[in-house]
Amino acid sequence: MYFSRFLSLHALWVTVSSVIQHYPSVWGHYDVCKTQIYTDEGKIWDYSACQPEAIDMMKYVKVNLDPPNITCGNPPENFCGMGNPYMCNECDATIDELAHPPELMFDAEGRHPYTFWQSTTWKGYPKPLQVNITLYWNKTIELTDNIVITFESGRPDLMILEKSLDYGRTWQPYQYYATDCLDAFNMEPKSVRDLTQQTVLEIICTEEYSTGYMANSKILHFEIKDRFALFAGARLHNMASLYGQLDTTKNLRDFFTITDLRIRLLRPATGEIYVDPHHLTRYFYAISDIRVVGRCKCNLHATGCREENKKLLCECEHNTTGPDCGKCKKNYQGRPWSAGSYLPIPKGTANICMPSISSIGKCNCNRFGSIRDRCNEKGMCECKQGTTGPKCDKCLRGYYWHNQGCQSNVCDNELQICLNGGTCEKNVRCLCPPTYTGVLCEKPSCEGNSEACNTGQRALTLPCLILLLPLIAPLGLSGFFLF
Ligand SMILES: *[C@@H]1O[C@H](CO)[C@@H](O)[C@H](O)[C@H]1NC(C)=O
Ligand SMILES: *[C@@H]1O[C@H](CO)[C@@H](O)[C@H](O)[C@H]1NC(C)=O
Ligand SMILES: *[C@@H]1O[C@H](CO)[C@@H](O)[C@H](O)[C@H]1NC(C)=O
Ligand SMILES: *[C@@H]1O[C@H](CO)[C@@H](O)[C@H](O)[C@H]1NC(C)=O
Ligand SMILES: [Ca+2]
Repeated sequence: MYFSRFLSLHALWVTVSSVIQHYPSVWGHYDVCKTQIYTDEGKIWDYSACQPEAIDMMKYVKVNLDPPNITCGNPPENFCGMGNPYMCNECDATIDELAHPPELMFDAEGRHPYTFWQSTTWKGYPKPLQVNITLYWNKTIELTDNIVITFESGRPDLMILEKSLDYGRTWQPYQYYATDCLDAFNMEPKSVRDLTQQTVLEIICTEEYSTGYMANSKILHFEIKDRFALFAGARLHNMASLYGQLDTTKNLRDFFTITDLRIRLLRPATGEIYVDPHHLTRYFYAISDIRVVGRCKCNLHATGCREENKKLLCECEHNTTGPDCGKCKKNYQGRPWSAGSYLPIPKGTANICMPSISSIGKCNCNRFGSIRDRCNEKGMCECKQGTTGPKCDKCLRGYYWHNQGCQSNVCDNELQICLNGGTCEKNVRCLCPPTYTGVLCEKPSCEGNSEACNTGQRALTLPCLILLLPLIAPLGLSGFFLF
């Protein structure tokens, strides 16, 4: 029954996916951002979220060992098998076949015998034999699959997996590993299977990967998929549900996000409760393979992540930029940056960066000086007559700013000069001497100076008459001429 439900969900998913294929344009901004998924119909594009493909992150890793001289072989030394202390071998850094440098943890495995890194033996007992293996990418990564570490020595009695989200400045434990959690870390032993949706972020100590030295138990996991399964179902068939959670829960997103990993080897496998001080050559660490699978974190703003000088870089879309597409490009800061969403359209959004105030879009054009408060497609405010400047808040020559924009000057010192000794007040009016009036003091005053009005040039008195016309009209045109 469970299986048939799975099948029908799967069928639905495939159907949805193929419908999408036929209507890519309605997916708007997701056009550029699509993820390849595998269905019964083969490999197809899925437009729902915008993220690069998951890849083998060990191709891009850099590694640092602390203490630096912890690798065996300098000087050469013997090490012996855990089960049989008389089955011994030599580690010699100067001889290729006998050397065990750190890069052998990342070479393509699958050959036999395995190639592996190996530490010095526990010569310094009872001083602890401790090693930090720090893996760093200088890039934010989202884990998509279990971290798997394969030991060629016994799996360590004590180990902490740590992670950093800030390029190694601060570290948090990811998981504790011990043969006895209570004794070693004062933590109740737990398994990832004890976790629930509510406790998924809990940092646990597990005893599953520390017991003994057996042929089939070389491997140690940090379980990503089991944690995903709490949301996406046992077969991870309902990734939409997981993505829904990731969309809304930053802590959950951050949980699966790293920039660095640190494997803290605190005590090698001893195989028994007491360390045998006569056979210290049996105690060491050896790791043949570390597997880290994940994708570049591009904040759902890129489908591509390219390698440049051995470094990973998101190929940012949506006018975003930065190593993780974590900010808006210059001139595209019209609204605050925001990560894209996992949810498909119409519920989700790509959250593309909008053109800035000063370029195109929600433009800061002066609302009185410009025709519209938005820029045109060239990123310019369109100014009303008499207005100028990038935001249309300045006046052209011959205009002055008045409450609601630029008005043409009534007077100034260039084109509209106040006459007859008048002075221009703020381009708005001419202050005329008492004997003159008019906008530019161009005419003698009729009232204050009746003589000038009567005896002045006809041309200038005529406007006085026209103003009086409505009053004198009833007197008749003859009267007008008599006057
Ligand atoms: C390993 O790293 C931790 C911090 O993550 C530090 O406290 C510890 O001293 C380091 N151990 C060694 C052996 O470098
Ligand atoms: C590593 O070097 C330190 C000093 O730099 C030294 O004290 C220590 O003994 C060396 N360890 C080994 C295993 O050679
Ligand atoms: C890390 O990446 C940034 C850019 O993403 C670069 O500027 C910096 O030099 C890199 N650091 C190292 C150590 O590679
Ligand atoms: C900005 O984004 C839009 C939509 O994704 C795209 O068409 C345009 O080319 C981008 N502009 C730049 C400068 O990247
Ligand atoms: Ca290897």
